Amino acid sequence: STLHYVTTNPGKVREAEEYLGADAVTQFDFDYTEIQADELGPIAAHGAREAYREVGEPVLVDDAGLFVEALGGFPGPYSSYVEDTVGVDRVWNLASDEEERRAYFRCTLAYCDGAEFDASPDPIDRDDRVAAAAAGVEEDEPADDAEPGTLPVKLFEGAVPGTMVAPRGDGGFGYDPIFEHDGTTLAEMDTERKNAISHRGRALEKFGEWFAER
Ligand code: ITT
Ligand code: NA
Repeated sequence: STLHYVTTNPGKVREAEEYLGADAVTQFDFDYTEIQADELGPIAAHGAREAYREVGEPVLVDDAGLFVEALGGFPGPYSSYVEDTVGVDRVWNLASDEEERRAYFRCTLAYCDGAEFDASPDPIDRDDRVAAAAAGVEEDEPADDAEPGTLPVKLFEGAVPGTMVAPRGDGGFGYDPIFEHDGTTLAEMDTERKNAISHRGRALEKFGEWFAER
């Protein structure tokens, strides 16, 4: 059976299909309730439960954000709202006022298929831990979200460090044109190259390894 990739964003689906295979993934265009939280994990876990209740088949929710260090992690969990309201160019304008322009993208994938999981979390990748710590978001590998009385959700996380730059490139989506990694903006990369280094690619890699054994 196919995996329902829960998102309204076709750019995310392209990347997931490139990584997991086009036959493995189907977009489930569902606007789950984004609870107010300052971390991505609880938002994604809540969304995965809601989406699973809706379809009754395996779902993967993808919650991502851009965290600019000098701006205290802004726009972070509010990245979608900020893109829709002020837009990417004005986020760059804010960052350009700062001398320190380091930033991180983070992606949390939340999987739910109604079943219980082995509760032992995979150890977090060292680079991701460093990225998370530098982003000011002190975090171990997110604990599997399994509150009593709720559906179990398995979380996977990826992060990529970079630098805020004036917009370049027309690939990718969202904040890709203003985020540079190793001299190239994510919008200047094709999907395969972005996946090889990106927050989403790292999270998909962890998910893919776990899912293959399941
Ligand atoms: P869904 O919630 O329906 O998945 P969304 O685009 O709102 O779609 P997010 O809330 O996860 O998804 O996205 C937060 C914001 O970050 C949003 O403005 C995205 O465009 C942006 N974003 C997410 N992943 C990104 C990436 O890989 N590159 C650039 N921007 C990204
Ligand atoms: Na969203």
